[in-house]
Amino acid sequence: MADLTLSLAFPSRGLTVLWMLEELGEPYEIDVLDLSKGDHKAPEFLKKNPMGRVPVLRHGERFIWESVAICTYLADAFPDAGLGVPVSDPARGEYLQWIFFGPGTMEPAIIWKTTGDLDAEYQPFASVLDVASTLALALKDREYLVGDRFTTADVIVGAGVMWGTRMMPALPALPELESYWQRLEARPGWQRTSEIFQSHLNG
Ligand SMILES: N[C@@H](CCC(=O)N[C@@H](CS)C(=O)NCC(=O)O)C(=O)O
Repeated sequence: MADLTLSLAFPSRGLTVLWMLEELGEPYEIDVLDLSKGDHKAPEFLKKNPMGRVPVLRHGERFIWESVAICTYLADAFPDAGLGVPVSDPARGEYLQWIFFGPGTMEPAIIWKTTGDLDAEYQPFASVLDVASTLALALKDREYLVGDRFTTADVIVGAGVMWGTRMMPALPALPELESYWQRLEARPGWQRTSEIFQSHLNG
């Protein structure tokens, strides 16, 4: 058995972690849950994640949940893959900023735009326009979010761009976001992820 097992459902946020694992290049296995059958509420699964949600990663004997925490953890646990930014690197703060931007700012903005009340007097989340234009500015003269290389921040924010412009289209598809996603989706790691995703959706 591989040291890493990803429990996920198709479709789900597990896709982001699947992509991270494909970029990481470490051996892993997947354990596919059927949410319609309540696999994620079974007592055995609740021992792995008491929230009863996917994804969950097993690394050795430990279980980690929250997709973005899992990706950040993997980058730190396997530094040779070069997907993280070390604590001692001055760019670490910027790296964490974009990592937290994904679930903390971008995802709520997309979900709020899709399902929420935009006329609320008090705006609990940033607008999708602010999210998209801030990203466009950051990507204006560079290929990736941090420095000049692909990092976990691109997995997290890139997956958010993909969700927010394709699967749950709420983000303004600004040219900078489109070309960013085109660069990311051309990566062999995403291509393999997409094949796995499609094969499970069709199968
Ligand atoms: N913030 C969590 C969210 C986990 C989550 O809500 N996952 C959804 C699938 S994307 C789920 O398990 N839903 C279970 C359900 O619908 O009952 C993460 O990023 O891992």
